[in-house]
Amino acid sequence: MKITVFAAVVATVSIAGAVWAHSGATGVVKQRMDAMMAMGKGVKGITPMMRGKTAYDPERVRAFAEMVRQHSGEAMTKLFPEGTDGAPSVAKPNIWTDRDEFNALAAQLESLSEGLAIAAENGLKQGGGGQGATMMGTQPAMGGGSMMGGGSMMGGSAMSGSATPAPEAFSEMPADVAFMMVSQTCSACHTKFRVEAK
Ligand code: HEC
Ligand SMILES: [Cu+2]
Repeated sequence: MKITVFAAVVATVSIAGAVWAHSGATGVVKQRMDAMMAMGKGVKGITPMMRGKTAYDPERVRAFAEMVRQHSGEAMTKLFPEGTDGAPSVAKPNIWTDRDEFNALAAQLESLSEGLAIAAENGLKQGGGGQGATMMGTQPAMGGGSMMGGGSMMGGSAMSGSATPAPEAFSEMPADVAFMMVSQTCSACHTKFRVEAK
């Protein structure tokens, strides 16, 4: 059991390290970190609701979606001017060599956030049965249970490279499915364009 405790301490220290690195940022690097942090907080904040652990509130989903929308697309890409990698930033230099792909992921996040706002009124899959288990259920179509692995932001990138559904598709889509697509777009970009947090 001592090993478990030790591992937990190490994990805590590395999170603290990331926060410290953030506090050293200035200018456009600080601006994009602040925007990313706001989205990260947003994801954490509504994840329990998306898993059916707290009461579903479409208004909160729409507020989250709108916040993400404001930080995505061009609002995001303009905060990554050339030559702004290097400490304290953990942005990878391939942002500027694979710029089209980076921009496409930022644009995809924007469309998905708009889709999530539409999907908000649909509630959770299977009527929000209240158990996280509902999401593990019988529909592997959206990439299976990757989101349930904890830390959806750090997870795999099952959706990487996939196309964004048309706006009409979201009017039929459960909100948690749309939310999962949003968070997997975060992961897809981080996997490719952000130095792995150790
Ligand atoms: C188009 C690419 C892209 C998308 C999409 C994206 N991110 Fe990021 N994110 C980055 C990059 C690059 C960094 C590293 C920025 C730096 O250190 O300069 C980052 C950093 C972060 C950080 C750490 C910020 C800090 O202070 O160090 C968080 C948290 C984060 N992103 C959350 C999110 C969330 C949540 C989403 C989705 C809602 C998301 N990101 C979508 C590229 C992206
Ligand atoms: Cu930071």
